[in-house]
Amino acid sequence: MYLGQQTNTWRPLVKTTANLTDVQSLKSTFEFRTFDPEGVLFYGDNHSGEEWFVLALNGGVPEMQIVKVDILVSVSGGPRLDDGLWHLMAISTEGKFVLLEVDGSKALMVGLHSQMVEEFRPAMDGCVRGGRWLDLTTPWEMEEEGVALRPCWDRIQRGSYFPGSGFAVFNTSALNILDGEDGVKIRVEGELAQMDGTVLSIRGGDQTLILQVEITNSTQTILVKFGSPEVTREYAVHKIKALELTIYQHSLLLWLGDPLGDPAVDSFPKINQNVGQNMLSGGRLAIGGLLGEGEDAVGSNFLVGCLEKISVHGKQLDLDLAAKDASISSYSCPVR
Ligand SMILES: [Ca+2]
Repeated sequence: MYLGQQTNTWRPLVKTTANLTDVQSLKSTFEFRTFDPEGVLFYGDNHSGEEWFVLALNGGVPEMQIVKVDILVSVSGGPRLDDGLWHLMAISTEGKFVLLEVDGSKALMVGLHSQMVEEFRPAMDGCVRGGRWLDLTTPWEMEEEGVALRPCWDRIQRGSYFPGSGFAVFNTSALNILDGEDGVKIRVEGELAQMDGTVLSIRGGDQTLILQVEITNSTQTILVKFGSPEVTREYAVHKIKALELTIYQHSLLLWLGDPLGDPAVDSFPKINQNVGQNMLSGGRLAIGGLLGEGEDAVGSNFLVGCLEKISVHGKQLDLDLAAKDASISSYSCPVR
């Protein structure tokens, strides 16, 4: 069961209900696999929703929170689980405590005298298999009707996977970019020669297209369009594994990384427009597609491929924080 496909992150993907007086064993076990350091694995509540339990990852380590009669407690700790390997998880109750075991060892325990609640963001790019939930036999049902569960890939690697049916959009104001002399540095890594479609695009607050980076697989070329009036340059994508773009107020510096040869650096001519400012005042950055004009952010020319790393100023972008199409996997790519 793949967990990363919800369209509304505050609603569960699948759910089941049970009459707790019928439950024989207060123990649930399942296997779990992810590269995503933050998100919810499992949530349960009573009928009224006044008492609930949540198991999440925060900073890669498990975190449990319980709420009972106005008391909210949270504990986190144990091993990091965001390593892309399958882990056997077991949740059970032991007296007044809830116990979490990971791969057969005690990892975490929560009771009503534990410390305060921590905040986390629920989107989780992970997989669950082989679950036994409180000995329940009631089938799981999709929270959203008409949506099919996406299967998990057999083998995964770190990265963000774009299957060609959507993109991820950030408001530049959410990226904590400071507009300084050093410019805004965006870096992507991956097997660029195997990709097809728009890697990224940027529109300014005035809706003009500032930047588009597009790969055409059939011709093995990478096209970079910058500014308005547009300056277009084309490069061979063969052997390129990393691409770095530094956007200055009036110009663009491009760096193409080839691990076997010398990296190529290309400087675009200075333009009159202040693109740096335009980008940071109400602009949007799209990963995996071309941003359309207007506020509705309709995209096109979607990317097919695995971006192993996407960073802004050296900080990895968390696609779970973007307005993202449900087809994109934020933290995992299939290995074929
Ligand atoms: Ca996440």
